[in-house]
Amino acid sequence: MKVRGRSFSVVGIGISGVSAANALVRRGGDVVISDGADSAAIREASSGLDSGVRASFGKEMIRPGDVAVLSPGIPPSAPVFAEARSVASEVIGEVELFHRLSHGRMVAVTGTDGKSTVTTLVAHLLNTAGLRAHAGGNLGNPLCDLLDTAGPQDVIVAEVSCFQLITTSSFHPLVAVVTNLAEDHIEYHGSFEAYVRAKSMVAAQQTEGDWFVRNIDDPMLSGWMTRDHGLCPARGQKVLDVSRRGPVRDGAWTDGGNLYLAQGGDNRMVCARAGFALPGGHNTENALLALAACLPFDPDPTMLARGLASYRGLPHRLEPVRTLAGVRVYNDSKATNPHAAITALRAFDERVVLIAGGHEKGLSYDDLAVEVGRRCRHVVLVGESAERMSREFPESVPVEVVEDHEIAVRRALAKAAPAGIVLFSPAASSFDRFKSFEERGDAFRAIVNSL
Ligand code: UMA
Repeated sequence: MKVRGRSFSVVGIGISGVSAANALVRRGGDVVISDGADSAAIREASSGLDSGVRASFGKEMIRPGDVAVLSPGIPPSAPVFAEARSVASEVIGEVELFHRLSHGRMVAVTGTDGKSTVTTLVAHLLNTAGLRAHAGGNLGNPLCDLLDTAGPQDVIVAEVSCFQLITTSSFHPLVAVVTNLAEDHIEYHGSFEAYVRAKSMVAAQQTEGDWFVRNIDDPMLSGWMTRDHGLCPARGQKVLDVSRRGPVRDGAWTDGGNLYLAQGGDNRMVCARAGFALPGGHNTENALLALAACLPFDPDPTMLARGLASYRGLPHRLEPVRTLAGVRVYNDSKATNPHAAITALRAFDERVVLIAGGHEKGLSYDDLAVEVGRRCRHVVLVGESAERMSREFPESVPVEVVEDHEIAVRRALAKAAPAGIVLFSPAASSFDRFKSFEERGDAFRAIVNSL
């Protein structure tokens, strides 16, 4: 993409806007960046801008005729989206910009759940297999930051959200992965159909020579890449299937005990499921998706097994913290709603001692209560939502409310002894006592490690 001598209006002074603006100005573009809000945090974010970028606060600004680069947090219904469409020469986002400015190979991972785990696992597996891979995108480090650090032979493994995909047009990853599809972000897209359409854009420009990893256990995705599929028809890509239910011809699968790669119907065992530390069926699926996404790079399966064995997962997502006097302790502070805590509870085959509670968001606990009844042997509650949870959780499971997280950890360890599981999965956000789920998870880990 030619940048020198052209003009760009970047909207949103967040991390992706700052990264896009800097990439453009460093390549000779004339760049303004603006934000609809004006706060100390936004002023602080603007301090990361190169000196050649002009910033304006308190109102979005798009110069007529410019290429508009919109941040992912701007929904299609926002007035600035319509304005960009009417006055800009073109509307793109930071992911599209990265694609146009980079020349390396890319694996793009989208879907409803598991994106970050699959993204970081693919990068970890490729690095273990001797390639140079970098993970980024919706994960938290903008792709444009990688423009100056990744070499032309390196592989970029990008987590791409539906917010980022709606501003793509020529984005074209070598390997596209859609993990699974379920209702999410309807308030942003307006409908489930629009959400799914956004996800399908990850493969919209793929063609012969590209690869698509298809989760055939997902009822919607199993129909993608067929010739007459309305939303996501085959465009000549090679399709790699993934299944937890049995063999596939090309891709990755499991029989429950072992993980296999398949090529043209020939199967090769990679490792036992037990060789991958992350618990739960959803993490088996994540491992298979990641293995399939590595296949186009022709890695040595023994290196993949080594990579699976050494992957420790992401902090605060079912993160194994420590085994203390025979009790295994997991930090799942990222579970900021009941749905995420249900997924965590389902990851274990045995009943756990659950520590939950946090900022009260007014969400229903009905489904969580059912899962607590099925999968917990004891519950310790802490924080703003503790009292309501204790009233709504089933009487069949002992529940206690305690004052703080340290007491909660001690009580839970005592109840899980001598060989049980303590799961910290709050089912509520952290803002009653912490700045973020990260700070809450760090505090939990510190307590466990201090004992
Ligand atoms: N803004 C406007 N006008 C608007 C809306 C927003 O000016 O109409 C401004 C806001 O005032 C704010 C700025 O835009 O100052 C923020 O932009 P942003 O929300 O797009 O945030 P970034 O800091 O650029 O972070 C984005 C992603 N944010 C979102 O998608 C909301 C980050 O994903 C991503 O890590 C980052 O780029 C790097 O790629 C976050 C996220 O919540 C973690 N993603 C969603 C999710 O995972 O569910 C999709």
